[in-house]
Amino acid sequence: VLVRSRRELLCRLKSQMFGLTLDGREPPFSVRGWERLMPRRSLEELYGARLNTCAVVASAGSILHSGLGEEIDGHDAVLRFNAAPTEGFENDVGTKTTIRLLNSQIMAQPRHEFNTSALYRNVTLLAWDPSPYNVDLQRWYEEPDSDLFTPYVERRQLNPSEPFYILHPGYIWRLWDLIQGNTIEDIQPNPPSSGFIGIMVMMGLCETVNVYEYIPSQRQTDQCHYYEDYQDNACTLGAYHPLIYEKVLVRRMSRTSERMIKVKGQLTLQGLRKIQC
Ligand code: NCC
Repeated sequence: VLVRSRRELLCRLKSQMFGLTLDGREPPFSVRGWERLMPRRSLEELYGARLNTCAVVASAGSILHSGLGEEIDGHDAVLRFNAAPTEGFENDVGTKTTIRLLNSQIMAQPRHEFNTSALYRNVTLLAWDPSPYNVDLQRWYEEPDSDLFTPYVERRQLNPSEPFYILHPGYIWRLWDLIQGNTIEDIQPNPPSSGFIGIMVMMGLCETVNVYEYIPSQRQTDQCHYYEDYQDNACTLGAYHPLIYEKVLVRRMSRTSERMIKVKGQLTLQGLRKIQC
């Protein structure tokens, strides 16, 4: 069953698109009143069927000098990752941010100034934390990889109208299973990167998803992020996250030509809503 067609892959993914975010109805969250703490509308309800085109902007250094900013801003929604800024990089990455996908380090590490930085305001926030594979919510709640729960509760209480969600670890590991189930090698038992998670979430919300600089273009560089000087080629092909395998799988889900990827740095994916399985 390893070799699946593009359609089969998309249908398999579609079958995994339930329970994306915590709804507070499972213990230990239910016991602690999280049902009232969580946003009243789910992420899917928030956007409904309104999003036609969406852009996902990977944070790779290779997006520098791409001039893709205006095109990215032309989408109905733009997803960015972690602390990736737009200020100072508008020409290459655009200015619009609709959703910001955060790993729990952003919320837990003081240097990110999660509570005060403008990066995390006036956008939909979607946070996640690498739980152990056998999702035990009680254990995860007691011992998250980085403490996202304390800042989450504080922020929800201060700002109850802000659309702020936590991805369900079960969803993260279903995505990992999809990668492993379509890869011959045994991949590392670490969760997929924020990049992969964000692309999959947007495929669930949008008709068409354009992904920028996730599969590296001919601008590929060792510069890890477009917004920092730090050099490390593992950022692109992976160390902790099964990045290379995620990227191969995303490539297989799309019909984009090699030339488009290489020259422009863009890969197009069909949203899952209209796919008949
Ligand atoms: O680097 P990061 O990711 O924030 O990048 C977001 C996503 O963009 C894609 N990417 C990035 C750089 C690159 N050269 N090529 C790429 O394809 C990846 O898909 C990546 O997921 C993360 O996944 O959350 C990650 O976060 C950082 C870090 O925690 C945050 O930037 C906050 O500082 C991790 N780095 C470390 O822990 C040191 C990184 O491993 C993964």
